[in-house]
Amino acid sequence: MKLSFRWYGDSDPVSLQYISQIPAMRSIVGAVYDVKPGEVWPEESIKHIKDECEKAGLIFDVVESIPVHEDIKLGEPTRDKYIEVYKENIRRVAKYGVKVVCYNFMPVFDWTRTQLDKMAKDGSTSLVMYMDQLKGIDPLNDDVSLPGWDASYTREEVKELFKKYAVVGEEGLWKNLEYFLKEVIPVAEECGVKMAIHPDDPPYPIFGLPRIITCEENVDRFLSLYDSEYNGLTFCTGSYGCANFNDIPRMVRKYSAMNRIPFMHIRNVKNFEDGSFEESAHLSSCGSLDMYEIVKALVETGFDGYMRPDHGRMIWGETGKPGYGLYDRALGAAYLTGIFEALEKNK
Ligand code: DNO
Repeated sequence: MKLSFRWYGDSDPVSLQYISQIPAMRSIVGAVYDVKPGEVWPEESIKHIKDECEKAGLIFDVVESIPVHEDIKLGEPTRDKYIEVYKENIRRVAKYGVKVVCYNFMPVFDWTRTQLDKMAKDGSTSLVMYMDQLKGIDPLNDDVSLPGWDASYTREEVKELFKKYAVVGEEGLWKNLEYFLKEVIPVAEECGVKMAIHPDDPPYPIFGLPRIITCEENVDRFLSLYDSEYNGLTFCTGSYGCANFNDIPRMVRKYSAMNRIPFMHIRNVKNFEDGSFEESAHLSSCGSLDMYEIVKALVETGFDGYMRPDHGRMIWGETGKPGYGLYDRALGAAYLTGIFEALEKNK
């Protein structure tokens, strides 16, 4: 297992030096943030991340994410132009040592939560999704902006996109994803870069927008669209795991044994009857997922991909990017590497 940590670049309040002080830390998960989806990443920007990481004794070898332009997901006539840009970005990051590229195929919005700073009894805060808060939201008529949403769309643009996706539907989205993979994976293979799709978070349709990377059946379908270890998964335990229909240790075991998980995101969630969930500390007993069983599935299948402790709570008075503080993610890293060590020694 290669331990990694997400870093948001020079403006990230968490410094590379602090990240490097986490025991066993190896790799940085980064991206170029000042370029719009569908544009080519300047080589200087990629090289800058690599150089900064090296100064801190870290390796920049995972990208999260190269965003997929909406026209590709919609299958618009302009998609080929954006797919060419995508291929060029894969070549460019490969040139600077990147081995895994994480991306997602979620229409319009990335992850969805209803609150980013829900305070627990102990004073820590975390991201939550409460179904009763979600019910009150109508993205077509209210001027809402949920956390994580692309704020660059106007309400009119969002309306247009919703209309287009209503026509595309789930099957259309599958077709457009297949088209994308058939173009992009051969380039990834040539460059030695593993493409790793992030699940839809949460893994079900939101506001009627189709979502397809959601459950075991659909992951099977996804992997069979292009049968190559370069067409893989970012297996995010929290995204799949906030839906009770997903058996996380079982899925991890299956896809890791198939060698289709280049990148693990490990975090815990506490699930409620009505589908609501709270992001919890990583420890198994703090949430609904069994971290021991998840890591066991990885160790027993010989997992040698990248793993990052995903989202932490905000603790000890830290402020910063919700989910991406230093302290709780570092606790997660220490806890998870502990489970890995115990299981590996027992093997
Ligand atoms: C949230 C992240 C996602 C993820 C993208 C990958 O914290 O897990 O935003 O980076 O969906 O493309």
